[in-house]
Amino acid sequence: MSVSPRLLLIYPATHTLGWVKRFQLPSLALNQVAAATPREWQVTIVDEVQEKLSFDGHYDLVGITAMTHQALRAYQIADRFRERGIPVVLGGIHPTVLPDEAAAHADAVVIGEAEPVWAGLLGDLRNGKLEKFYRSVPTGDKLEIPWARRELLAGRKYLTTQALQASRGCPYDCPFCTVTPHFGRTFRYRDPEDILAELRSYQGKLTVFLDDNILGDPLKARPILTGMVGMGLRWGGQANLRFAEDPEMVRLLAASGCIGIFVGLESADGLHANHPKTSGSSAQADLIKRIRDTGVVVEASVIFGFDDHDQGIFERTVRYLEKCAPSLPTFHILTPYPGTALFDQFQREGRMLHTDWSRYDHGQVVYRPRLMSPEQLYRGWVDARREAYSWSSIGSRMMRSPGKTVNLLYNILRRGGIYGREYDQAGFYDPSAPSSGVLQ
Ligand code: B12
Ligand code: SF4
Repeated sequence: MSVSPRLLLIYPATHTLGWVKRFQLPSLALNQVAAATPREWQVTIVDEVQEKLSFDGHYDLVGITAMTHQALRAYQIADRFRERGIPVVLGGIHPTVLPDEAAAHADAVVIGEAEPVWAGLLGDLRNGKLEKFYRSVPTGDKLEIPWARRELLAGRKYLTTQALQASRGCPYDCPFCTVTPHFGRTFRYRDPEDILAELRSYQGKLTVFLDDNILGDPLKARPILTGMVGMGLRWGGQANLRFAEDPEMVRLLAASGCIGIFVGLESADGLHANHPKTSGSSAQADLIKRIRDTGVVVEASVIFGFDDHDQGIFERTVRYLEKCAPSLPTFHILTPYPGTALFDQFQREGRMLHTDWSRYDHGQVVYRPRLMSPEQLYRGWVDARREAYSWSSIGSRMMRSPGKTVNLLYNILRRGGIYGREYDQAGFYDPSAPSSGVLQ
């Protein structure tokens, strides 16, 4: 190994994106791995969404990240580098929940967060003692991580490179979500002063918090938001809607420069919560209105396909969303990810259709729903999206947020994505039909 060893970090892509790639974010996962890498290493990040990956370069180590839908592509890439004798480390959500599967394609697998184990792994590599698994187990309620190395992304065309996390984990444990299996039952925040110092180092305004639930602990979120007031940032993030039960928190959110917040909604008829319940004190519609009235865009997501969802769920949800009027409704097909309680349950019940991970992306049906067929679930999802983004639905949402040009723009962009997509591939719901595949 050379004096200045070389590390290549890769974000795999499953399909090519056209002009939309200009609106993508860089991988914070890889950027945090880079930040945890001792400075004698030369680090290169390749994001397949943005650029073509070359398999020819000379590297001492390749690190690849993978969410579930990226896993097969990650394994292809790993196999090719390993054929050349270059050691590969796999990490991220999917290798964390299925480390043995990932280990078949890697010299080492990082289970959990990189920061606590990464320098040790690199040391072992240099000493010829690389182990197969490196596991980090989060504890306590404090998160101490280095600032992301944004300079490695200089010159790249992303929506913004100002992406960070204030916290990791979530206080809830929804049965369909990978977050708690990934982080364990911990919810840790960084020191507010460290976050604010990182934010002050930013030159642009547009900033994205990639927390699972940045407002999940209002007591810890409050000093961060308070410190952001007056910084001139325009930021977005995601949270559970419960925070909006406190009107003061909503005012603070807007004052801190938040321009958009992504929230998960309980399903239309309230029969099956797909997110922790907001308390009975205020209906979701009131909470959404409370946020929207401050000018913050509310993107609200619903999931179709729970066991109590019949074919009427699509129509009921669209009507319900007309009442709630989030700025941007988002629809997902329930996807039981490996590692979740839901996956284990459906597996036990013999309801998983296949484990072609490239199809595990919330836009395809990979299990047998209880009260409808996979095709009915798929088509109901398609129709609900189309209806919610018809011109009349967009118009009616706009009437409730007059003067919000940015909101209209988001709606038009989303409509373009929905109406411009190819829907008639049986592979989206039929396991015997060919899958949309992975990049070669
Ligand atoms: C930001 C984000 C995105 C961004 C990703 C942008 C980007 N370039 O990375 C966007 C918006 C594109 C996105 C899209 C999707 N996402 Co997303 N996303 C997230 C989110 C909120 C944060 C991820 C993140 O950056 N975290 C910050 C980093 C620092 O943490 P980390 O990823 O855990 O990385 C650490 C460790 O895992 C490890 N690690 C990670 N990679 C590697 C690599 C190596 C080599 C090593 C050593 C270690 C290592 O070290 C890191 C530092 O400690 C997560 C929620 C979450 N908690 O992860 C969901 C999440 C990852 N997304 C999820 C999903 C489902 C999706 C979508 C499929 C949803 C959809 N259909 O819209 C799409 C996929 C679209 C596509 N085709 O690409 C799921 C993944 C479930 C799963 N099992 O795969 C999550 C967990 C959300 C959830 N609650 O379910 N997402
Ligand atoms: S509240 Fe959201 S992030 Fe937290 S466990 Fe539930 S789905 Fe996952």
